[in-house]
Amino acid sequence: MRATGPGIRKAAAVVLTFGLSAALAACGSDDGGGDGGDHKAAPKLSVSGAYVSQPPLDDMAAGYLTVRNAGGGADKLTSVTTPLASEVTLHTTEGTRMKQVSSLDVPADGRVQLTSGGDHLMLTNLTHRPKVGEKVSFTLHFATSDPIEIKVPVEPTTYRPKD
Ligand SMILES: [Cu+2]
Repeated sequence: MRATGPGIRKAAAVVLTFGLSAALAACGSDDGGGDGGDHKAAPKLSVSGAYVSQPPLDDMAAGYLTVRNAGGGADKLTSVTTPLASEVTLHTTEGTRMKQVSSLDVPADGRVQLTSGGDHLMLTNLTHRPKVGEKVSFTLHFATSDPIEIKVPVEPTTYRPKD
């Protein structure tokens, strides 16, 4: 398909402009006019409760975790990488159907919780079948914050975290 014609070019420009202003907003660079160095609106992330369910099948596994944001600026979880899988996708659940999304919001002064039956990480093309007791390394990538690397335990398929 050819991306020519003024209509398409205009649409691309709109997307570009939107992306740019969203990035600026995420940086919290409200002018304010005063002296710089004010990072009040920056996100401040921490990750807890991460685990991988030991998969019933060899070719895919699910990962769960909570990202807390103690900062005044929102962020987004944009991707996850791990030596366990060549592909990790972000999924939400609508009713009984899973839907792939390009990012998950981590609201300012809030959190995003990935739980069984809700939002989750889908690991496909596994390099090996993870076993209970094993620890897997995950690197979480965000729109604004630096990547966070964590060690994630493999739990039994029936495991459910306590709140
Ligand atoms: Cu899924």
